[in-house]
Amino acid sequence: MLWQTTRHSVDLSRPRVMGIVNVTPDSFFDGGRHLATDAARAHCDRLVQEGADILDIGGESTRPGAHAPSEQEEIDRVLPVLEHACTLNVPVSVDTSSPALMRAALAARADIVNDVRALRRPGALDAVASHGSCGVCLMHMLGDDPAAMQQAPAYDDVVAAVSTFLQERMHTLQHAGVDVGRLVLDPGIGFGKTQEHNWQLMQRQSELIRLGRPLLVGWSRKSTLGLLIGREASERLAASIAAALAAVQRGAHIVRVHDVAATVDALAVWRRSGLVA
Ligand code: 9MG
Repeated sequence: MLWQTTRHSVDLSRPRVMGIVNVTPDSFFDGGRHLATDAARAHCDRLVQEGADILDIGGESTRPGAHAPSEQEEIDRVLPVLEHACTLNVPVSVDTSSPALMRAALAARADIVNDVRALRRPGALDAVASHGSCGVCLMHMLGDDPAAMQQAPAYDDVVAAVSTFLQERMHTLQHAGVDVGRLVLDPGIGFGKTQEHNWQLMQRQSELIRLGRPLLVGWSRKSTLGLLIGREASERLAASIAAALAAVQRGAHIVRVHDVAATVDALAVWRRSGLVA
């Protein structure tokens, strides 16, 4: 299966690793904006050296309680890093819900828009549809506010709800003229879901694969893993690798991870063992 993006057609016949570059105050900003930009650019270089197939660059923390930056602040954080990433010969994704940042990133030749709100903000669908060839990751989130999404999330059947939501968003985009070959889907692990909901989404991932589009999943260092093993985010490497492999075994095409080198190595061994297609 191929995923059409702005400059690259991504071959998904083997699992791909999307490396996370967070340009948020809790990541690189300790020494001020200039140093933060330099550090984030160096992080992009490092992830590519480690074997990342795709870079995903974002400036809004979606952790519950995190301060939401203004649109201009988000652009100022992300764009200088993204412009550098676009020189590195891998597809570059912009992780944003802001239509203004989507347009600026696409003008700078970004390949993919990764929107945790699945283009539901006014103007977002238009920013992508008017581009003509960028890839899009449509993710499920309960509601559209990360600050509120973990307040007693409830579903009759979480997998059915996520599946229906993704199908509806996919149809809306196609209706707006976005070719289906540009779309990948994402269940949004941890976005308005309890631990049990997240594990249901893993165990019944095949139902999402049946929607017919590539699946991207992000389990890396998330609290569902931490609660299972009783470890802080910085100590969740082994659990993150295991979750990535389990998701790929169940048909996921792209894993979004912090720890690129370890994930690439684990996938190489696992593929060689004959377990993965
Ligand atoms: C930005 N972001 C944080 N977690 C994510 C996930 O699981 N998937 C996608 N697509 N983006 C995410």
